[in-house]
Amino acid sequence: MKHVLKNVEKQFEMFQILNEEGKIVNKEAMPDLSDDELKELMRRMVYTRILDQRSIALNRQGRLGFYAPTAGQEASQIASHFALKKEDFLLPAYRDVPQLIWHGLPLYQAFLFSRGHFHGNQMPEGVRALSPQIIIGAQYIQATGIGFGMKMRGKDAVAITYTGDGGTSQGDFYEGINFAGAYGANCIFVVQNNGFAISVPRDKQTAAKTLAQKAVAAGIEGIQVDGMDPLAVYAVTKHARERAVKGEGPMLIETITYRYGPHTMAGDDPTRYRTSDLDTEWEKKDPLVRFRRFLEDKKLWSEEEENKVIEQAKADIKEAIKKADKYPKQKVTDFIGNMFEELPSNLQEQMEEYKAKETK
Ligand SMILES: Cc1ncc(C[n+]2csc(CCOP(=O)(O)OP(=O)(O)O)c2C)c(N)n1
Ligand SMILES: [Mg+2]
Repeated sequence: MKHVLKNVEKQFEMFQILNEEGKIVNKEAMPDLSDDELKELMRRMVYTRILDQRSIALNRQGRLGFYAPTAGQEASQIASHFALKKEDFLLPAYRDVPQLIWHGLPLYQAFLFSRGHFHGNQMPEGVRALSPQIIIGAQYIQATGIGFGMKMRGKDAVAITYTGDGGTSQGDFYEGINFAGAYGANCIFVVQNNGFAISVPRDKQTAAKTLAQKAVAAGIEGIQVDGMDPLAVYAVTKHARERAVKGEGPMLIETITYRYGPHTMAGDDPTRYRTSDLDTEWEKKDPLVRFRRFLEDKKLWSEEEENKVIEQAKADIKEAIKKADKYPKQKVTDFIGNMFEELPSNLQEQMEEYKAKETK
């Protein structure tokens, strides 16, 4: 009897281009990005870090509702999104609001989403995305459907979806990647492995050595990538996109990353399940620090440049929160009205009742 598991696991070594010191360690894999594009990638990551800091502060002031911190995951989120096109369809999880914003969701709508306002879920015309999924793994099945539709129509586009390490233990995850494999759907499945599903550490979630190897059983390509390395994440996602649109099938990308903050702002205390030593260890791998070093070595980045981005982000956020504050409050009739195109009779009664109350 042959035991093959070890041989499978050996094939999933972490792919890296830029090391922690900001030096290129894998020259052949260096993506073809212009100086302007490299700067734009940095700009987006810095902007996203500020957005995270401000969102946490706004949440503490009671001005935002649901919020899942993103600091630490910028390379996984922003560099993967940077490899996409506008025609690609984005299916984010609750922590993936930054990708949605860079895909075209206005900031004030992201804030309304956080407050549970329905307008936060209404994608503007031309923004191909669903709103963030709260049900763990559900977006994997939806992405498969969309990616399959793209394949059938011969579209030059992909469906990309994100989940966490915990998400890969969910039935929907396996169903999604299996079906996508069977039908060669135009899909990119990203697993952001930040080491924890709320408080449950990665090694208690599954016996699998890597999450990328879960692709093998579905018969699709899988790769594990340094999720703190923007160049590696970009290169891998770009490759996955090119393969998918050529009809070569879906790919599963596991990004090894970390979230510095709590799981969400709803009372999670990470000090109860994480040591500060672990936090320090990961801060040394920070995607912004290493990319800044890389760009500074190339004379492409400076403190002045960074401050400009920070000021811009702060100004945009200030304006967006004002706009969200001014947006008409959500009413019960909005809920009822948004549910069906034609209201069933029992809801018609309720609609009348609430209309009368709301006009008082
Ligand atoms: C189907 C389902 N089960 C449980 C939950 C509760 N829940 C919310 S987040 C979470 C952990 C998810 O961890 P992971 O997939 O690693 O994502 P991360 O939050 O680390 O980005 C759980 C169990 C849920 N939202 N949906
Ligand atoms: Mg996780």
